[in-house]
Amino acid sequence: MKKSALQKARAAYQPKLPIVLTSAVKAVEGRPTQSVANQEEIKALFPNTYGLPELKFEKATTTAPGKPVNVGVILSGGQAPGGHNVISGLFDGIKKIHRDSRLYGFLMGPGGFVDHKYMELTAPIIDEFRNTGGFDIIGSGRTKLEKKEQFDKGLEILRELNITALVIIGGDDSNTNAAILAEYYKAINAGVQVIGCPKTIDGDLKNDVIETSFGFDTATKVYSEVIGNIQRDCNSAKKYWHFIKLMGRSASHIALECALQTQPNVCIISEEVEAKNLSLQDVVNNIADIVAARAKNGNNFGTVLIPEGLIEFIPAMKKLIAELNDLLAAKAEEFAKVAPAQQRQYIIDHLSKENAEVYASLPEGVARQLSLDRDPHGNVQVSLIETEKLLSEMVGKRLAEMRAEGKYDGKFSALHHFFGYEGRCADPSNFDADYCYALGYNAADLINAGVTGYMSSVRNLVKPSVQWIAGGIPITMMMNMERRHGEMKPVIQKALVRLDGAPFQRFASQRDEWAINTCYVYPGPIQYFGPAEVCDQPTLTLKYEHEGK
Ligand code: FBP
Repeated sequence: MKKSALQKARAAYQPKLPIVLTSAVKAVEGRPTQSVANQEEIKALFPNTYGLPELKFEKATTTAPGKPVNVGVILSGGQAPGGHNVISGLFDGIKKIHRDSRLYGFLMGPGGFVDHKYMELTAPIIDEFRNTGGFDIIGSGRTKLEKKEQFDKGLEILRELNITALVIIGGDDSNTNAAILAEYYKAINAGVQVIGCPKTIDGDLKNDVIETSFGFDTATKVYSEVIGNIQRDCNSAKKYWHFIKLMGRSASHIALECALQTQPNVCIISEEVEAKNLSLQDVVNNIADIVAARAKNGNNFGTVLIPEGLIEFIPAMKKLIAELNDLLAAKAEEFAKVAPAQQRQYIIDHLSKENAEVYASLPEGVARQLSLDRDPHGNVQVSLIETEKLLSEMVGKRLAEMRAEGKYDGKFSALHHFFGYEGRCADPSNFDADYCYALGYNAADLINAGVTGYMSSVRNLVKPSVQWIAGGIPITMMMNMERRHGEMKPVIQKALVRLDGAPFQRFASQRDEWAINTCYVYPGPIQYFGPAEVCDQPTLTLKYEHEGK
């Protein structure tokens, strides 16, 4: 296959491992752990894997010769830059344990594990994918791995291939399922270890012990580059307001990081909208006020960053979506028979009065998008809802009212963008290339240590990669009980933007100035070769979180 010049140069990049992982390691046990909440319930659900100690790797002085190990790997959920490096790190790690170790990739996500679709990942295949973006080495999928039958079916192929360890690379839901699988295999004495790796561009799989999920760094740098380019265009022509929606299903970490990097005129943070109990109209009015204030200074241009999940955080919309989810689940068959032109009225007739009013007030397109199919985890597919158009349309209407009241005298011309898929498969930044390789290599050491139900953990990430700390965190430690599909289930707690956290506080202290004055920053493209301050900087989110500790 033809390769670009950069692809060829990147293939030769050797990710920098934490120094501790460059030699043989011993696992040092910390104190027994507890789940973040609902300790008794989680303990009862995970009798074999609850309360395990945190593990930290240290250099070993003596080592026993390693035995060959066969390992399976699954990529689960949305793509995130660096997945190939997790796999190449894992490959190199198990080969270091013993040269006869073998790695098998299950194809197209957890579905490949259940359906026995796999391929052996050999050195020439791995070499093709080192330091590249995407998940195309084995593909990914969103099949939920949660039923005993799936676990038993998967075990058949593990036995056939003599696989004794499975690495699941995924987000909070996939790692929750990794913990359930680890518990099940332990309970039935299957002799299979399960190790998780923290993946998602959304940045919402993090906590006191997992500093960030991989892919967040690269994806936010790609989006920030393009936002910066738009801002430069916008400041040159001075005639458009750009409404830019950014991926990140639920939490606003991506929007916040991009705002810190580019200093737009407006950035909405969903968690703040919810905390302040704002309505959609409140959000619109705030933007319109900023447009009007800038127009007074002759600036009829600007940028607005909108997190993908905004709609679900507006309290009235949240209530509506919850009722819609139940309604569409309960009346799925009946609803499928309703003619498209009648669907809106059908929904209005079946909702409670309060929610029916909110639903009826929505523009046709948004109402329709809210009634579309859910993903396999039961989530509204927020990436399909065109919030950027909804907001600009409503801001336009509000400005017309303000003009009539003599409060606005400017020009408002809006353009729309959605950045999501553009960043999910980008070649990993040096940070993600190193972090992912270390996560995979470290997973091999966890396998060698004989543990199960752990997440690969690499910490101290604001320091140069050689100083990173490696080890393992029991997944049950990150869990609490939450209502899912009407039942209480153990799940990894999702990390939302903390309004008392350092990244949000930094943003909040500067946004009024960014709104009125034009303070754009232009981050430019990701750099792979050059000085460390240009090539190896972590995200500002990570930096400020560390400073705030
Ligand atoms: P994960 O949580 O699986 O990492 O996926 C994240 C994400 O990119 C979200 O930001 C986005 O809402 C969603 O996936 C889009 O899903 P799909 O890839 O199925 O279109």
